[in-house]
Amino acid sequence: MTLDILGFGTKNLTLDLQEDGVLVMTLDRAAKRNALNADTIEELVTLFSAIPRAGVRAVVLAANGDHFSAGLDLVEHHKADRSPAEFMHLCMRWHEAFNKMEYGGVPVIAALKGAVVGGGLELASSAHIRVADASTYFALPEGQRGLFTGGGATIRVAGLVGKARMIDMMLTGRVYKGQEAIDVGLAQYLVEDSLSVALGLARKAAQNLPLTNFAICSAISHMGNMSAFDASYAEAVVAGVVNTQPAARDRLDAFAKGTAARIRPE
Ligand code: 1HE
Repeated sequence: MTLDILGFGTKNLTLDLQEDGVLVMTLDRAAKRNALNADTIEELVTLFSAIPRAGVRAVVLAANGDHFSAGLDLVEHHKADRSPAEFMHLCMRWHEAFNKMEYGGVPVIAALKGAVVGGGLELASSAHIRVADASTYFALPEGQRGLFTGGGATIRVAGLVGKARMIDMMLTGRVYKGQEAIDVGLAQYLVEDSLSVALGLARKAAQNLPLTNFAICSAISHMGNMSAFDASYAEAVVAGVVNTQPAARDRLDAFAKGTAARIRPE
């Protein structure tokens, strides 16, 4: 089934499926700083709809060129002169893509660099892990452009950094980078080479059982939308399914026999 994914014939994203089930998906509009046009969003919808059923164990979301993504394709938006309803429907396609990423159950690790701005930050914040390098910077320039976020920043960026910081970013154009970006929660790793570290993390995650990763990369987000009362119920149900999966027996057996790795600080 994975071959079906590689055969989708994407124009704005390149795909490289590696032996360990890690799919490297690379934004490929470097000449336009990986601005997200409507076609790119459709490609993301198609891919992230298929990935959970295609045997992909983890995704690395990377970018060609110096910048991860400059956000909404402002030139396309300007030329299209969209009506409110048209832009609303476009935003709903962004949500379709990004919800599929966040709730699809397959780990997505974003390898960041350069600009991660506007819709580019909305895309990155839909990944489960964000890895930044020294060149990476985060901003929400919508305020300056006469725009508003439409790809989920009010939910996901506010969720990462808190409402007050997000409002500051939008009102003043504040840019976060380096350790400060990590400290406020925009990324979890600050490294020299974000792509190779993201690949290493994806390979590590790919070694977990798929059903366990499904729960981690779907249930936690769903439960965040529930009351604590309902979330605790849902957690018990998910744990009932995941923690009794036959595939986990070998791992439990190894622990019981003392042959499984123990958890120690490095
Ligand atoms: C673009 C875009 C774009 C570059 N849409 N074409 N996003 C922004 O406000 C970010 C806008 N972009 C920038 O601030 C800069 O381009 C960068 C800092 C990212 C990179 O600067 P630089 O000097 O390397 O590149 P450049 O010369 O500005 O751009 C190179 C080309 O990319 C140029 O095209 P060309 O045909 O003239 O060569 C640019 O037009 C093109 N390009 N960024 C379209 N964003 C669901 S709502 C989400 C709301 C938002 O995301 S608001 C967008 C915020």
